[in-house]
Amino acid sequence: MPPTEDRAMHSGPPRMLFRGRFVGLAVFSPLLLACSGIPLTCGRTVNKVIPAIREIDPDFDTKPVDCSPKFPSTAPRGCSIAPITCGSIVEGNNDTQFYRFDGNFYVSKACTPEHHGYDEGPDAPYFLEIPSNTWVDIHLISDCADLDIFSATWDRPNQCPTASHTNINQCEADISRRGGKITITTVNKPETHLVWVDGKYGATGNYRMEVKCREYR
Ligand SMILES: [Ca+2]
Repeated sequence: MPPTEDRAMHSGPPRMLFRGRFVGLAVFSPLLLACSGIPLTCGRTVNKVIPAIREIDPDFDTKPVDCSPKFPSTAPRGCSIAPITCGSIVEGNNDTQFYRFDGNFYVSKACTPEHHGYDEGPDAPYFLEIPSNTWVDIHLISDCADLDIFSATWDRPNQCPTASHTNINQCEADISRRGGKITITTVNKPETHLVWVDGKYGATGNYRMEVKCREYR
């Protein structure tokens, strides 16, 4: 199989592919503008260009995760398995027997309007500390099960947020198959967030989570 297709197969949700295309269009916009008078020729050119962009998009360097043997499924203490920060790469399995997050929470906090049996899916939460002025991408790689990634602003690693908490002003989610990616940004102050893995309809499996940061502005 050609390297480009192989990377695409493991690269995750369509959203990431769209991002790759977006980068491609941005990089090659002078080419598109220059070709506007001869659409047939330019259409073929652009179609050839887009797959090559995937090669230079660092998002697509993410390797698939091994499904066996089973990674450690550490039980959270309070509401955190471990603290994570920029550059962290954690591997685990969400078979934690820890059930705190469900569809009611996700809907009430506007994480996602969809219920996918999250009350049956065990959760693997981490406490994320982010410096000020930082753009954070958190990738979840889970080729073994349909796991999803969530985050919420939260400052208490020993306590989980619930639907009745009113101090959660930001919740992110990517519920696409085989992992996904969420983005968090900070401006003037450092922030703390809870980041967790949840499984649809009781799904459990190995995962890898990577925290990639860069200066925001
Ligand atoms: Ca859950």
